[in-house]
Amino acid sequence: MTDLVGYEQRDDIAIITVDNPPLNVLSPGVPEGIVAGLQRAESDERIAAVVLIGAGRHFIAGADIKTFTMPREESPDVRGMVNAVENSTKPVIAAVQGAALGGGLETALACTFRVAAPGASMGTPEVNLGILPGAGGTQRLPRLVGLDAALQMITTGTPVDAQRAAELGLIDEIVDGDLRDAAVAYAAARISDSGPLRRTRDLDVRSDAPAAQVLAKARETAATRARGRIAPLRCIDAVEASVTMPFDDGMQRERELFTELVESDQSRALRHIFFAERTAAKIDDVPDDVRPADISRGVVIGAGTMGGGIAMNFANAGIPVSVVEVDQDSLDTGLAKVERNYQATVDKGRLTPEKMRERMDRITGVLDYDAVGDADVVIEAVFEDMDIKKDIFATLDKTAGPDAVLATNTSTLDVNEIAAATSRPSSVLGMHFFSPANVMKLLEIVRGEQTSHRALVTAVALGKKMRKIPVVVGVCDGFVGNRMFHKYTREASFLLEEGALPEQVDKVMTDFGFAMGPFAVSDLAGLDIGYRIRRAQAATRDPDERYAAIADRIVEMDRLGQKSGVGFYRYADGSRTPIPDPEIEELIVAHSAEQGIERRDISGEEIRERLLYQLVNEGAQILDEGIAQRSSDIDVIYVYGYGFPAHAGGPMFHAGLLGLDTVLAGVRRYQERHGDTWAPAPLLTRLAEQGATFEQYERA
Ligand code: T1G
Repeated sequence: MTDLVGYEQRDDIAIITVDNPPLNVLSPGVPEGIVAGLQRAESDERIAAVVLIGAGRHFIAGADIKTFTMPREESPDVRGMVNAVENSTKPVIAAVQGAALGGGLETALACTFRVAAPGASMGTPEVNLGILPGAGGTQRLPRLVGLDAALQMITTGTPVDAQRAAELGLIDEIVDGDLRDAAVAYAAARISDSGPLRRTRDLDVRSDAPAAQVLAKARETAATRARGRIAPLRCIDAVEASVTMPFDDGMQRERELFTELVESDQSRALRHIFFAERTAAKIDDVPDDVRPADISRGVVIGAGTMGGGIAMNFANAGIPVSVVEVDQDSLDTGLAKVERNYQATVDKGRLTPEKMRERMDRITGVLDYDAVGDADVVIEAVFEDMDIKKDIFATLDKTAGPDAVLATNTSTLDVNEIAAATSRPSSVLGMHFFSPANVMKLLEIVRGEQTSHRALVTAVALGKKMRKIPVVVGVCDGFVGNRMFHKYTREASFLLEEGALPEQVDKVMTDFGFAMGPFAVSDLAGLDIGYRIRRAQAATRDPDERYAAIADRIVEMDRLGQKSGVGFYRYADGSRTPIPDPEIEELIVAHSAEQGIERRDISGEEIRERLLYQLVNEGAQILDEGIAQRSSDIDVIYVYGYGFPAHAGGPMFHAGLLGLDTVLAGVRRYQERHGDTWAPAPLLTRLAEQGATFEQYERA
């Protein structure tokens, strides 16, 4: 046996245990260990059946993603192992607890029988990594659960729980109590079964409607959802083979499609984001023994849109929270909005009324700071005004417990200056949520000059508990996300001056895979927010620096975006669909004339390059200044906070695919034409000239 796979015998039952913590993924040594266990059971005539189980909390969470870049001859043979399971001449029972995902589920599919503990979660998340089930899942799952359910699971990657798995026939029984004992008992009961062993590969694929019809519908749905991703459609091609080809030919088809996808840039990008998301929570210079404080009670200052959303995050994480407001009306308005948000989720069937009640009961509205004394963390989320925030932090300094973490949700103001309003700047940091705060997964944790390691790890732990993706960033104007977004939207305005229109620019970026283009996003966020920031910055802006005032003109026409029904676009009553507005085109054309700019046709390629290169160039500057710990953090921020397509990997990863020399050449080309808004970031220049990547820079 290998270190990662155990073998024991109970009477005439062999038990093969995968023990590769924390998730029993199929790392090198695991498939080999399972095969060795099967061979041992096969050759031992005292053995009548085999139980396959995972040690710890999970069955098997999939193939080891880290092995995908290994040379094929060195990477673990998951398919071979799965076929060995199916070819066993003795019944093999999969005993599933926790996660049975990807190659883990495929291993279970090849078993003769499957039993599961109530909390099991079974799925084929490969599509989220830009691939498809590559160890027989596209051929065996349809044979067990039917064509429609298999397509649903494989094209969405959404797992099913034990109850649903039993309904689908994915498992044979939900067992209570000790899983190992229950599985051995189940195996013992099956030994007496007469007739040939049931093999999944021999089953027919059932379908309530004609297969061609089901496949066509699946393709239609996938095409609308894919937004440029290729894997969901390839998944359908592979599953189609389960109804059009003999099993072994279907397996061959699956292999071809898997190989195409696993070598694709889209899959590399999605795997990059998978690991980047998990690395983002790590803080390089904080020792591992620094433990987060327990968070059992929270306080939010301000019941506005952000404050209400943040309070919901506490309640959703099971943490009681008090929301402080200055007057009853503001408090009532804020809490009513929270209740409406929860009700909307209940109405969509994504939350039970009981759970809603539980969460609302965790939120208490108050009009004073009395609750602050008992809070482990306080998050201030009031209007973006430095004096108001300083007053609040001075009060928190007097009222909060000595160990409390004091956080500000500011998106623009200087966290160090806010911290200086207290006698304990080491307890102060930024927790920058994105709107709507109860929905958006990204959380920028802004580290002040004096923020303590303990406050930092506590904020990261709280972010995780709120099911957010926390990323630690330094203090500067706009932190990481907004600082880069400012350059991105500024360049978008320059493109309008030179000849483009909002709908043209937005289409290029949605075709690239963004959820929305820069002008539709600005309308959603509200044009007045950007306007106020630009007004505040006007005094310090370099008068020689190029400035496009189109957005200011639009705001001064009381066009604030979706909230006023008009912005860069027009919106029909109650609709969020942007409608191009001739009035805006007129304004833009007139503005160009005023500026003496001769409008020209601008290609989609130029639009995409200029917007992406501005992100990369500013990202490189941010990395060089140490405001971001690593380039993959910037990618996570853009994918989870700004709708950057995950299948492009984020701006920094995407630049790596393009080649930093190509990006630098583009930046220099635009600098020649447009001046110093295109000054190349020194780090970009250095790395491009060295032929290096951002990852290599970090590893150096
Ligand atoms: N391979 C390698 N490392 C993995 C991994 C995997 N499949 N899954 C997780 N990790 C690492 C992760 O990076 C982290 O490392 C640690 O494990 C804990 O993970 C043939 C080809 C199961 C829901 O897509 O979705 O099978 O940061 O923090 O929050 O068809 O992990 O500690 O160094 O995420 O409890 C299919 C991916 C693979 C599942 C648990 N499987 N994993 O969440 O832990 S493709 C997946 C998850 C495949 C076959 C194909 C989640 C989880 P570190 P974690 P968690």
